[in-house]
Amino acid sequence: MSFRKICVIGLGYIGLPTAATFATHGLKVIGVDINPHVLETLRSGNIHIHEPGLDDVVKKAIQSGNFSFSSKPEEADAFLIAVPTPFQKDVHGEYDGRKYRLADMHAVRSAAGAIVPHLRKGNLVILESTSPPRTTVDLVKPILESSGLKAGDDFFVCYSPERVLPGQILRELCENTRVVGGITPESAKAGRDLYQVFVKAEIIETDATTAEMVKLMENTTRDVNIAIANEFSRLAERFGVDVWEAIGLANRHPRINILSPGPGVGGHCISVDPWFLVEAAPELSSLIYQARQVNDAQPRFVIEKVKQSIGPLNSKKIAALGLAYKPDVDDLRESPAAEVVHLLHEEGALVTAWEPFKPDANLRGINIASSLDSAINDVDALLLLVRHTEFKNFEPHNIASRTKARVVIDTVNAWDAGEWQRAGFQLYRLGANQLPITYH
Ligand code: SAJ
Repeated sequence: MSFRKICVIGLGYIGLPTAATFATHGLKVIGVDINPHVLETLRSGNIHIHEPGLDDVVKKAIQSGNFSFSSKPEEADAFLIAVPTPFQKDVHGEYDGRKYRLADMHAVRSAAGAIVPHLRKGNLVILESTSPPRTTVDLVKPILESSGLKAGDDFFVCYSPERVLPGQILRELCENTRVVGGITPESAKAGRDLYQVFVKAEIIETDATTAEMVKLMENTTRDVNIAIANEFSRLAERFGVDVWEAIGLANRHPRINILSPGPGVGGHCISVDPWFLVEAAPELSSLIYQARQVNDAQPRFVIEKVKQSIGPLNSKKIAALGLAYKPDVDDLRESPAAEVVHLLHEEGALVTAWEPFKPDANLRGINIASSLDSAINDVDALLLLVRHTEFKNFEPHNIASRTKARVVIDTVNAWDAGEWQRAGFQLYRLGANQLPITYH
């Protein structure tokens, strides 16, 4: 099957790079988003998210004449849905005394609904948004069939998970193996034909529900593996062991690869997706649930660490370095660093946060610094929450001349205790403790 024109619905971290990449590979692409600010920004030649290289690709796509923007889908050969699937903020499910999160599928529902009036025989619709198992067949397919056309006979439907790593999106989009799950083998084949436009790696055809499960298993595995690393860091502190040294040594085993502990797991993927499996079958997913509990409790663990380092928090001035959910990105969604900052504030600390990738960040009740110096100048302690390259490269003597603080707390193992000590600081590291403490 060949494609001339496609609609990409949802111009976020996945939809925008995907749409722009299709356009630079010769397809006519209509980028659809319901947010007028996003459309305005793109039409003015700018982009609304930070992703290395993305602004250039979007500019090229627009200049080629292949990429335009709209608030609604229109007739096309294929429709790609890449809208957010967060969890619901205020509603929980409950099983056996365990409260679990519920997926908010309203954006997928309304994107599928918006395609209906434009759906024609021979079209292809692909869902890319991470979704609970069976979403493609049980939710998306019936909505599309309200057009009067029959999925599988009159048009093709696929689920194909995006698996790109924020910070590496443009490269991984083309180089990662692509899994395309069809509701029929012909649908999967049509999906392969579309992705072949830019994917250089292998494209593997399967059924739609398997493709959904693949995505959920990948991110859940990572969450569970980070949870065990976080639990190891708690145990190491209890026993007076440096968890970073212990992990480094354990990872010398040929079949062991322990991930890194830290202030918690954030972002719109790994801290969210495991809930889709728990929601779908809570009675079968106690380990996944428990890993989520461990990772969600990690910011509280950081607070205990800070107290252990500088005593009661009330009126202590703390510079929090980093708010993003992980290094070298500007994304604050579900960020554990932001959660730590809120908890410090609740406990009476006077926190100033500095996020070099988002100096205009807005966190309710939190003082956001406009520069590193204004954040660290007059504080009692520096608290490192994100392993941004720029922070990692701090030169302790240089920092010593710019701050009154003589205590630094490193939650991400970015700094060398000896170097900071030589510059006059006392350095505390999460997962490496001098004093035994009790966590709850
Ligand atoms: N983290 C740790 N310790 C680690 C690794 C990560 O605490 O050893 C934390 C990070 O700081 C961050 C969170 O976990 O808060 C998630 O970061 P990440 O880099 O592991 O993953 P994401 O969310 O940026 O991207 C993931 C990727 N999935 C996998 O690696 C299995 C990516 O390939 C997916 O496309 C993406 O989720 C997605 O969109 O689902």
